[in-house]
Amino acid sequence: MGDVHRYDVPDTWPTWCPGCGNFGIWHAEKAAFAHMDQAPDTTAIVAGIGCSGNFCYWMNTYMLHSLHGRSIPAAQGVKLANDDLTVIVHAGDGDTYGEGLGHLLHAARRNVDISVFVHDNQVYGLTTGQPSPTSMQGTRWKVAPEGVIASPVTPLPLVLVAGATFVARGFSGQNEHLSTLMEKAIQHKGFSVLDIAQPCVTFNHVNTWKWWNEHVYRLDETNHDPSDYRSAFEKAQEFGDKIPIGVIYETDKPTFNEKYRALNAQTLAHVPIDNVDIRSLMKGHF
Ligand SMILES: Cc1ncc(C[n+]2csc(CCOP(=O)(O)OP(=O)(O)O)c2C)c(N)n1
Ligand code: SF4
Repeated sequence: MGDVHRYDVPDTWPTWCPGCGNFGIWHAEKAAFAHMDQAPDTTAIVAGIGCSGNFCYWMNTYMLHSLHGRSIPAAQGVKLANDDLTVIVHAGDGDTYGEGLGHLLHAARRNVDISVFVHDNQVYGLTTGQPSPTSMQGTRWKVAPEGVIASPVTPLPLVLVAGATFVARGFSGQNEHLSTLMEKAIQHKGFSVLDIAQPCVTFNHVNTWKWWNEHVYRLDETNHDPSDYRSAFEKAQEFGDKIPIGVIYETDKPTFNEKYRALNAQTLAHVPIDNVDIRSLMKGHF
């Protein structure tokens, strides 16, 4: 056991609504870090814009609050620049599966060694309750009074096909289990996606705590084998009366940094800059 680390920020408390599922995610991540004895200065949280993105202000790690839909490219940049850091994205379902969907799929096929934790509350929380890509078909919202027409994005089969090497779902209401999944995702070498069922008590009155509690079941209590791609694909699609939580798929493949020769030798953070002449680099730009 090394130093005693502090994972939250002293004298601050999140501004999420009382009862919000984001609290469970916050507690689970602090517990995961404590269990791994992970020093806060070895971790960078890259957040999107949303209630979920504010997460980065209440964690005592390095952080970058990026743009809506753009947290994944920013996180890839951090990892490519400094391979020593554990890089974790925290963003909403609107952010990751809407504007950011292209980035998610392309990061998956590169197998960049970052973890993406999606706070999936099936609604745009911060902008006060519009339907998101994962809102269920037929659900009624103030801007969709006759019900959502489009079928929802099913993110887990998509990332599986795109090449993600770790795919899982957790539930903010099963805190210890979620914390274990976070640890596994962080320790996984390669691109990991953890979709987290996170009730939004203020705007989503369909997928409530009760609703989730009635629907989830644990994969580790079944004979599911996460190394079996076919069975993982089946589990990734399951979203109805029963919704699986746990590790859906895990495999081992070389990461982007390992395959890219220059990055494998040395990432930017380790390149000495003493003799770099900035003026010559900027020549022609002014
Ligand atoms: C480029 C860009 N597009 C749209 C917005 C407006 N916007 C801010 S947060 C948000 C939705 C947030 O929903 P989600 O990503 O699901 O996160 P939540 O608030 O539910 O955690 C939107 C559309 C923005 N700030 N920037
Ligand atoms: S609006 Fe919803 S997601 Fe945002 S803090 Fe409140 S309960 Fe949480």
